[in-house]
Amino acid sequence: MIIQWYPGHMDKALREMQGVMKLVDAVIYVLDSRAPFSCINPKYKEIIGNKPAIITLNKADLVQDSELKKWEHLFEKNGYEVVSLNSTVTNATKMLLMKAEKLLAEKINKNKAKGIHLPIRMMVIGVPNCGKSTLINNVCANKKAVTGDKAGVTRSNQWVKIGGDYELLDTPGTLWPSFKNNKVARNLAYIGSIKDDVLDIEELAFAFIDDLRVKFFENFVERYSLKCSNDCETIEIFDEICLNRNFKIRGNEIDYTRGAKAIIDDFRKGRLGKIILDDLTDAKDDFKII
Ligand SMILES: Nc1nc2c(ncn2[C@@H]2O[C@H](COP(=O)(O)OP(=O)(O)O)[C@@H](O)[C@H]2O)c(=O)[nH]1
Ligand SMILES: [Mg+2]
Repeated sequence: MIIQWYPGHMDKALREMQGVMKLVDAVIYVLDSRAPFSCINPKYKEIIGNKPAIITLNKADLVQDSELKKWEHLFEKNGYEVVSLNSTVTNATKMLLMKAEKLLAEKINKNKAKGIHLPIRMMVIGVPNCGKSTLINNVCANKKAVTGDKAGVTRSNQWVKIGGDYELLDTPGTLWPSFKNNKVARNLAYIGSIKDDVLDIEELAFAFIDDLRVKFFENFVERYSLKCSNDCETIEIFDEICLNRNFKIRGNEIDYTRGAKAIIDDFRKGRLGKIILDDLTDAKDDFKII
């Protein structure tokens, strides 16, 4: 399946982000831990320019620690500051803020010497649904950023002031004009970064089973008590999942739409287990991401 989604408002949002970049001290570059490579937006390179940035692997609770560590190492090896976190847990952003203060220590100390206290201003960027607004709310106790479990909830830039110490800029999720390949596009769709309305959910679920059965067949067996072996055709696996759930229409026909929704929802909610969609080897060819 071919997936493409780059609506005009994203292009506008990227331009606006570029416009306000001069106002910020640093960038919090959020990646979904389930797809750390697929979430890398080639457009951000020019937008971030020379600003200090922290790669933030969010939704760490949805993947295996040992696997995520490998990604952290890869980013570190390539010279990036990295933090992984679960933004839904109180105080999860503490490490991130400490890292930011360390990164900006020179500037902060200079201001201090002059007797001025300025808030640290950071822009939070990332693909739709990676958890930018949730992360900001984690920093600020009274939940000022609007969040939601789908792409396109944050519509425009929004400054969130946190005491006198931080000002964080929430930005709309942004993608780029053409995906590197279809695997990247599919991964973005699986994690909910592409609006579901532009996707054929049955095709998506079929592709999902087809992609994941290679490394994660056991996750399907466990979740759906599959009798199919890994020699079965993908459609047989899809059928069995639907039939196990008794998803039928008009007597005995399989209700693939319902089945597809259930499968994708299971993955998104972590019920299929802890899964990183990207392979480390995907990343090796373009690792200058900023
Ligand atoms: N499990 C988990 N869910 C998260 C985390 N961060 C955000 N979410 C969920 O992901 C969805 C999208 O979050 P949101 O902050 O609106 O994403 P945004 O589009 O990047 O601003 C919401 O349902 C959040 O509750 C996390 O660290 N772990
Ligand atoms: Mg948002």
